[in-house]
Amino acid sequence: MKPIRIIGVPSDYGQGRRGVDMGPSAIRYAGLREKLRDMGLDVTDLGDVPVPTPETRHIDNEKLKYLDEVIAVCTALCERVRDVVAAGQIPLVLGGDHSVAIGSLAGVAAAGKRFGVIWFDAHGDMNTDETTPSGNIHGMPLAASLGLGHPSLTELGGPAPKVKAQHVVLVGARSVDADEARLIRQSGITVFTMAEIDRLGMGTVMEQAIRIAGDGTDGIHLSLDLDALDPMFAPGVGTPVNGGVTYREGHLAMELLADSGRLLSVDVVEVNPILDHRNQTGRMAVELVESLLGKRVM
Ligand code: Z70
Ligand code: MN
Ligand code: MN
Ligand code: MN
Repeated sequence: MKPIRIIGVPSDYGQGRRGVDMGPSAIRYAGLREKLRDMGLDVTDLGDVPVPTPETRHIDNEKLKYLDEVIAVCTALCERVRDVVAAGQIPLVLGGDHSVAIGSLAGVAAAGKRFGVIWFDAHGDMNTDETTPSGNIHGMPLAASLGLGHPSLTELGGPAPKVKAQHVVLVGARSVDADEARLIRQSGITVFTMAEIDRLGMGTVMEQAIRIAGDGTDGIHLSLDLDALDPMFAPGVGTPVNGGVTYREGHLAMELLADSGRLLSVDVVEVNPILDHRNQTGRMAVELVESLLGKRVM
């Protein structure tokens, strides 16, 4: 496994509710660095990207809430991710809400990589400023990375698109807005909803996802929204949605991705310690990352 570089992004500018800004703390507190070092990995925590305090800020645009702040945070993250990837290391980005993925994907692209994306999420994250029901940018990062939406997001850190639809797979979806669903269908990305996971099994879904994201690319970016997991296993998220990925399906998915040897970069996002029970979701995040980076029973 390549060296791992942890980057915290304590931002909740992409989401209305406060709490996900404490996600990096919760995941670190659950022992992330120590557990990865125990596996024999080369791990360094690079600390946090600077994030301005929300109480000093205001909303200018109801369709793109906290746009200036999201741009500032994602631009700083983009530069760090770019440097880590260019050095042949794996950036492990800790959110923060999912808007931070706009910065991580821009950073992987800025390092000159042609990459695929596996987007683990209960949601589509495929809204634009024209389709959004909430104005929350964390509902837009996949669209933005595909070149759909406001130019300040699609062109952040470099030209759009950051990734091609033919190499993008959404896994775990079960809550998608009507206009967003239309955009998803038009975009040409591959979607495995919970219904497909039930029918095919997580093993087959991930085999196909890894092929779609991995074939003809330099590697795979995993964007892991903890709300993909069933709230039974990850209650500490902003928008829990029933009927999610189970504990064992989650680990299997991470193990298959590890076995593929194609992992380039990772986001772990939407952990909200305020809504959690004794950091269960922070610990779940750490466990999944261990499986993703090669931990096995024996
Ligand atoms: C809705 C929106 C959302 C979480 C993404 C929800 C978006 N589609 N929620 N991730 N947790 O507002 O765009
Ligand atoms: Mn402003
Ligand atoms: Mn998401
Ligand atoms: Mn989500």
